[in-house]
Amino acid sequence: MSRLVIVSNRVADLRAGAHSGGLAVGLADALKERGGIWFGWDGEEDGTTGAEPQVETIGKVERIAASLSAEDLANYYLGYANSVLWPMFHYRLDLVDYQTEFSESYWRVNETFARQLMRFLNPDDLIWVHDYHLIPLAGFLRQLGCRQKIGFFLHIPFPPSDLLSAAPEHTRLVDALLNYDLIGFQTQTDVNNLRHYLVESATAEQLDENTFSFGDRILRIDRFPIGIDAAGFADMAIEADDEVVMDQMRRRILGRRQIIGLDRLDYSKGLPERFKAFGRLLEQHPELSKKVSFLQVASPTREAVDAYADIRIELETLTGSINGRFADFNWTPLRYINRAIPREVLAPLYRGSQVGFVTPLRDGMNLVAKEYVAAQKPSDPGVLVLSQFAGAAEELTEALIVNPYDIDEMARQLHRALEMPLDERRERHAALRQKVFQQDARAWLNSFLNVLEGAGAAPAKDLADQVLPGERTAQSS
Ligand code: GDG
Repeated sequence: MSRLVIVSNRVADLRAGAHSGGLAVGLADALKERGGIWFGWDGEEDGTTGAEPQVETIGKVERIAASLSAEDLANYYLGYANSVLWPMFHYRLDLVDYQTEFSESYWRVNETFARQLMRFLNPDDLIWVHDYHLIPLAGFLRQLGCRQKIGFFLHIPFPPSDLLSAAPEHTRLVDALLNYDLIGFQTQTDVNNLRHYLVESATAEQLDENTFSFGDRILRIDRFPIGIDAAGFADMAIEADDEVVMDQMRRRILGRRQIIGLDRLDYSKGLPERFKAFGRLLEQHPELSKKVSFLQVASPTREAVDAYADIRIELETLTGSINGRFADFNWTPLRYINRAIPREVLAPLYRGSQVGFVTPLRDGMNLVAKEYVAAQKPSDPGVLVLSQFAGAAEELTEALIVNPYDIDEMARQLHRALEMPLDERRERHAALRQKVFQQDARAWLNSFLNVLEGAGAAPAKDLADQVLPGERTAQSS
C-alpha cells in the first residue's frame, strides 16, 4: 500500500482525541494505518514564510508544519483564499475583493509549500491535497518533477461556468487544477460545473463522462460526498451532561419544543434569512408563543474580513428585534450564541431538539445536517429542514427541502416539521439515518483513495476508440 501524503491549509493536531472533530480524526486514522505525511500551515500568525518547517514524527506519520508570515496570512489566507475564492465559489461575485497582492501571495505561498513538501516525498506516495487554499500546489509540484499521483478534494462548491468566467484569474485557476490526476467534488452539480467549463472553453479533451485529457495528462473528475463519523457522533449524542439534561427536562415540563441551528458565522450559511423565517413563524402562528424556541450557535471565524463583521452586526440586530417583539418575561424565543460550544455538548443538544434548521444559501456539503440526523433517537426523531443549496440536499432527500431565500416557505416548513406525526418522522429519519451511516467519513475516504490509486490512466474503451488527428476528418466526412 502506498504511503499517504495529506496536504491541507492547516496541519492537524495528530495527537488530538476523537472528540475534537470528525474529518481530521478520520484522515489522521487513515494516515496512521498507511503511514505517511500531513503537511500544512502551523497555525502561528507571526512566522516566516519559507522558514524550515517543523517535523514531528508520530509512529509511521510525519507531521510537517510550515510557517507563514503575518503578511502572507493576510494576503494568501484572509485575502485570496477567503476574500476572493470563498465568495466566488459560493456564487457571491458581489463580495469578491480581488487585489493584486492577494493573488501574488497566493501563488507564491503555494510555490513555497510545494518546494518544502517535495523534499519529503517518496516515489510511490499518494498525495491528497485539500481545498481551495491549495489549488496551485500540484502545478508547482509538477514543475519540480513530481510524478506521483496527486488528488484534490474541494470541500466547497464549484461555481457554474458562466459565473466562474466572470471571475479574475479563472483561466489560471482551472489550468492549475488540470495538474491533478483526480479532482473530487461534493456533488454532481459541482462535477457538472467544471465539466461544462472544460468543454465550453475547450481547455481539455473529454474522453468519457468523467475523464479528460490535457497534453499528456489524464484527469478524472468525480463526486465523493463527504460523510461524518456517524456511529461515533450518535454515541456522543447519548451522553448528555447534567446541564443539558436539566435544560431538556425543563422544556419537556413546559411543553416547549426547540429548533436548533449551528454554523460557523459565515454569510454563506443563510443566517439572516433563517432568523427572519423564525420570526415569520411566530408572527403567523401566535399559538406557538412560549411553545417553541430557536437556539442558534454561530461560532466566529475570519473576523478580520469585513463581510464577516457585517453579518455579525446584522444578526445581533435581528435577534434584538425578534426577541423585542415576541419575548415574554418567562420566554426568550431566539437564543443566539456567538461562540463555539464543545462537541460533546452540541451532540446531545441536537438530540434534544425537535427540528434541525440548516439553510445555507450555498454550501459544499454541510456536515451539520448529517450530524443532526446521526444524533437523533430513532424511536422519536426530530425533523431536518434543509436548504436545497446545501450539497447534502443531493443525498438527504427525505429532509424537508426548502429554498433558503424564501422566508414564507421556510416558515411553512418549520411549522410542518413541528406538527409532523411520529410515523412520518420515523419514516423520514430511518431513510436519512441509513444514508448518513452508510456514506460516512470512512466510506468517503476509502472511495476517494481507491479512485486516486487507479487514476492517471485513460479509460480503456476510450483509448481504443480515440480517433487520431488525421482520422477524424476521414471518418466524419
Ligand atoms: C466546509 C464546507 C463541508 C460548528 N460550530 C461548532 C462546531 N461546528 C462544527 C460542526 C461541523 C463543522 O463545524 C462545520 O461543518 P460544515 O460542513 O457545516 O461547514 P464548514 O465549516 O463551512 O466546512 C462544508 C465541510 O467543509 C466538509 O467538507 O461540508 O460545505 O463549507 O462538524 O459540528 N463544533 C463545535 N462547536 C461549535 O460551536 N464543537
